Amino acid sequence: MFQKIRDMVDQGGRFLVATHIDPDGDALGSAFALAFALKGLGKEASVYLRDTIPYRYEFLPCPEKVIHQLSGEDVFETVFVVDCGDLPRVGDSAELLKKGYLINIDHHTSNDYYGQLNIVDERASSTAEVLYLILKALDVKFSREIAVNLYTAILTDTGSFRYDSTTQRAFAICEEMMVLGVVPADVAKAVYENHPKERFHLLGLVLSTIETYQGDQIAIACVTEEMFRKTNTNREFPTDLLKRSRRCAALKWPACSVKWDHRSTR
Ligand SMILES: [Mn+2]
Repeated sequence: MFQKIRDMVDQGGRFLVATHIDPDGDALGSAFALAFALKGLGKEASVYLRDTIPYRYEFLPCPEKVIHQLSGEDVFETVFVVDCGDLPRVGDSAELLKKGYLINIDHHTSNDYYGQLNIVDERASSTAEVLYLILKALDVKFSREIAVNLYTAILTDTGSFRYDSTTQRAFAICEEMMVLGVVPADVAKAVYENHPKERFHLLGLVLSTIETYQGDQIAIACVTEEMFRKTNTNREFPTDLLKRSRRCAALKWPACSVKWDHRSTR
């Protein structure tokens, strides 16, 4: 399977790396690491990211070419899609991506194998862990840029190594990334301790709406557009509100839902 990727990378010159909307650390870290790796192999690589980079990930080394909107004239022979369980989750340009040879790299159990080539490892802690093995197979020289991106992706997708998904290999890769120059305290500070005050105002409003059900096994909190307006925030802010609620010992069910304006739940 890695041989096929090798062939595609050897033969191709121009690549696109895409990831999902509302990007998290694994989505961004994996996409950026792959783009840097392709560039290191002498290839041209752009990243397609529909959304802006959330403030907590602005410290990530970012490839030169990040495109937020694709046009019909953009032609990419080979398109890598990372950390994305289904293609529509990349956003509006899903149809355009299909023009290229799609390589799907992921770890979600829900992945629907939309690529021509699918490298999906459900046991991996993160897409970054799967990608690490691919980059090794491609003989990529791991730069500091790649290391910071992979480390951050694994750190965030394992909930700082707290989730069941945390693997031995996740630790091994992170150790290797540290040898390459990653400073864990710096990454943790940037990701987890760098919030603007608006985030706390939003948090106050959201936490005040928590209600629990089924003997406190399920908790639901609400986020509304009005809360965003009131606190001068947006969708990028509440993603870790879910994780905060997870800390409540009474909750046996880890899924604490946040309702988005009654339209979608995540
Ligand atoms: Mn992931």
